[in-house]
Amino acid sequence: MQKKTALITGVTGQDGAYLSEFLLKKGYEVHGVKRRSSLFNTDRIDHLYQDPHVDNQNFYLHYGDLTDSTNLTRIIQEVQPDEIYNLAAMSHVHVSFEMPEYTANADGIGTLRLLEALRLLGLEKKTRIYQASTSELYGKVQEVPQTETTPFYPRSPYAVAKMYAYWITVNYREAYGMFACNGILFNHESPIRGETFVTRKITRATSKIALGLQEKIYLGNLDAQRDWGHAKDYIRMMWMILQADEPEDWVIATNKTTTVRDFVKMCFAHIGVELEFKGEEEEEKGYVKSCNNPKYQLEIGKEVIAVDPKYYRPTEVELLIGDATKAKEKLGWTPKYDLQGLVDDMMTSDLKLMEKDQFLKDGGYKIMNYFE
Ligand code: NDP
Ligand code: GDR
Repeated sequence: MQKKTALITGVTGQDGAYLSEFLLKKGYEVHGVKRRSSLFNTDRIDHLYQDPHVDNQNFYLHYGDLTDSTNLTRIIQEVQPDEIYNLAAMSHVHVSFEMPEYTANADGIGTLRLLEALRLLGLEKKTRIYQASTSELYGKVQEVPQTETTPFYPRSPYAVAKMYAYWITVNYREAYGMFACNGILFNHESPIRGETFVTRKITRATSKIALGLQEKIYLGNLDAQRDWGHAKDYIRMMWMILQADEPEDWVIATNKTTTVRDFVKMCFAHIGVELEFKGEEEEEKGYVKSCNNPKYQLEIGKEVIAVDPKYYRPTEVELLIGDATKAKEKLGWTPKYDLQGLVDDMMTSDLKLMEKDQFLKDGGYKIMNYFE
């Protein structure tokens, strides 16, 4: 069988890294679009890097940006991909309130640029395209659990931009017969999740607190409820969506929802610590109630969680819970991780990472300051 070629935008991100690894294992030739930055930004894919001077290379990186259509058109022309996975985005909901215009440009119009490039290059019948749509489209609760037919009510500049991307994908499918699909993915996390998303912020900080490297965690809305899955399960579904017989839109979720507060409790439970929460809203705090792990000596009554309203969003998405029945029944998707498995995976990884920091600190290592 002829080797398939995939182009991944957002290859340096959480999903881009897992998807690259997955497709390479399937025998694909994988091309990724990465942004130029003043420091290396390829940590998550460095293990996949191949020396361009050796034979049989099957992983390539191209400089590019979703805000530059000439560059995207040239890359697509060079690569002639069978499949495009559009994962690139300014993906932080809170930051989108600070950068609404850029978010609209990259996350909304960026998708149009890719679709239009395929049409201009005459690839609309050859190349299948996956659009990274999101449960943030549901926003203000209309119905639960959310399915492919639940109405959208976006609550952030990020979600509004993604709503444009969703519909332009549907429109190009209907107008030009393109194999263009939306995966409406609910939150998915992993040990390589960006450090400012709430789950990773919590697993990193819990690990640091366990090792005496940090005192407490400041969080925003502890009542927000999310349907959290593991990124490894979700990227598999991205590929399945493009192998389907017909181009369609799909919800990917676990059908379970958990508050941020309960996620924190699960992370502390992983290190043998039980927490109790007291107080309301901005005054709420989390304290150590018991500590059953001799390795991590946390004082009973120690305050480890506090609320800082600066993490509140101008408009919040309070409750997400998705129903992935269609994906399960029609494509046979079954997730391998549940929430406990996800917490264990993230905590194990972050504890290891922070133990390295602790080792360096104990050894008297100080971070180099170039300006001293
Ligand atoms: P990340 O934030 O980890 O990765 C985003 C990627 O997009 C990075 O590679 C980033 O590059 C790149 N990027 C950002 N802006 C641009 C731009 N203007 N041009 C080119 N590349 C750009 O996100 P995830 O991997 O978590 O998510 C992947 C996609 O799925 C995103 O579109 C996100 O919105 C969407 N999504 C994610 C969900 C989740 O829970 N993870 C759920 C639903 C949808 P750099 O590394 O240089 O910053
Ligand atoms: P989300 O993820 O906005 O759902 O978007 P995030 O982890 O940022 O927030 C989840 C919920 O936790 C609450 N929260 C906090 N969030 C952050 N980041 N930091 C905090 O300190 C904090 N405290 C409480 C938030 O208010 C929110 O309710 C993610 C991204 O990956 C999007 O790109 C993707 O589309 C959606 O998931 C599905």
